[in-house]
Amino acid sequence: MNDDIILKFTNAELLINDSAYQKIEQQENSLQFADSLIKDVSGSKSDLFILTGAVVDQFLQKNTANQVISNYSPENVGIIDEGYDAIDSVKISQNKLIDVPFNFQVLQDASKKSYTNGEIKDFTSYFNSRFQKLKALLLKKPGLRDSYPMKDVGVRDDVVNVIGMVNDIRNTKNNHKIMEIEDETGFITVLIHNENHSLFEMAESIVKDEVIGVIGSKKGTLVIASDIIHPSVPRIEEKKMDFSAVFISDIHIGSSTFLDKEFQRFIKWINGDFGDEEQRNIANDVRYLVIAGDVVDGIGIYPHQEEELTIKNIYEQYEEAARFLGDINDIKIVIAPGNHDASRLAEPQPAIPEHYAADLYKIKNAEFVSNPSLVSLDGFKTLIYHGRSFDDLAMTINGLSHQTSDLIMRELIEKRHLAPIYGERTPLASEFEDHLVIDDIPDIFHTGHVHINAYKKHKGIHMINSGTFQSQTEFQKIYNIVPTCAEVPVLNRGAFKILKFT
Ligand code: D5M
Ligand code: FE
Ligand code: ZN
Repeated sequence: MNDDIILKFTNAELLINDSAYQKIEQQENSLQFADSLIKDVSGSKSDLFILTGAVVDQFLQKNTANQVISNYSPENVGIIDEGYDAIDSVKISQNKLIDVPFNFQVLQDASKKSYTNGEIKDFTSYFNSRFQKLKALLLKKPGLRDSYPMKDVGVRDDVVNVIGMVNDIRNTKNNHKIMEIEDETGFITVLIHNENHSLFEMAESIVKDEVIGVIGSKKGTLVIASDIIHPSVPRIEEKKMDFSAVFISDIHIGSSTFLDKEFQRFIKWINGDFGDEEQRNIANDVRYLVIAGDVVDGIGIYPHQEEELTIKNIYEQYEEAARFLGDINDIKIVIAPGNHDASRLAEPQPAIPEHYAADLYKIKNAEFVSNPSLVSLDGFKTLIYHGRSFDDLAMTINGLSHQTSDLIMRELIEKRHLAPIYGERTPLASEFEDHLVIDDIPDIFHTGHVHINAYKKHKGIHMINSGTFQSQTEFQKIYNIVPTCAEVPVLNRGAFKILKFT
């Protein structure tokens, strides 16, 4: 991604989707083009928030016709504004826990935080916030209590012990690793020798812009690493769960590949009207349904998307979503946006705006949160993140792929950051605070985006990827992404189960 283009739009407090970005990047003088486009859009009376490919097309048309640049018409804007494991034989009461009031709390949500004023220095604030938060976590690690500022590395004779953000990491000709890290006072170059097998292997998963501790010794201008420390998490004590929670994502309502029948079956099941006795018993226990983004397919998300849409209007897509979800009885529904929803694209994404999803907002038990967000479900801290950064991690780290999002989730927990790599596919907003740092350790980490189910328990944390209700798309065929469709993860009184609706 061309950071400069993104930066220009971020500074103008405008967010662009992939389709707009691609169109802008294709222009001969893309930066100058971006400036003119920003000027045009900013001069209009509309409250445009996310700039789509359709707006770029319209601007191009106007310019080609050599007309006086005037306000664009908002009508042409797509998105504006803002296998079961053994079923345990717990005897379950036939009476849903409906009399017990929900103990639901939003612990962290970026929706209502004030956003940046768009000056470049905000990126400095953003990275500084990331560094300070992660440094505070690293300082608690026994090996890093004696860490010192990088500017002192040159003048001290003792062991190097520093905390820094990774500027760059690459392999040398001799297949060692060279890494440059920096803190507020300076930077150092670190060598990770390939004969230090365990350290070298661990360093394979280090990425740009994450924050780590390095212990080592000086050799000339280099520091030879003997240990690298991630912020990580301690093993958490598992709580007793006396209810069930259901996790879904990537429903993609409005797409021709949305699995309508399967989703209807799922809704019937969650209401206790579908499945065998065991499945109905599980449904009877469900108090929460968490949706980790891509509720609808959206409009103008990728080139020629309209050819794959059965509902070509964003409002109608959310109306259809409300028809499905509105049928759910007595369950708290927690909804976070994904990259296909009508929120801004840059993360943290504020909750889906009521303006686009009026009927969803009418659902009594629905709660709308940002991506990412941290909520408490009857005391179970649940970190919800759609998972856009998985694309970057799958591309960057050897051995990680969309098929193994459990391994990606483990990396993110160890790095204590949901989107460590800046400037690739995951647009990050230049906030004053980095809301993507995992400040609090969750009991449940729920993600989506890759459309492939995954589950693993890591240090007591349930890590869940909830698959999809969309069959394989043309895009996924090209990239050989085989989705797991209509397979729904459930935490049933603490036990992980998958219910299939195919
Ligand atoms: O993502 C659907 C699937 O497509 C998911 O497996 C991620 C993958 N995907 C989406 N965008 C990209 C990019 N830019 N690179 C690589 N893989 C990608 P969805 O968000 O539902 O469109
Ligand atoms: Fe999706
Ligand atoms: Zn997605």
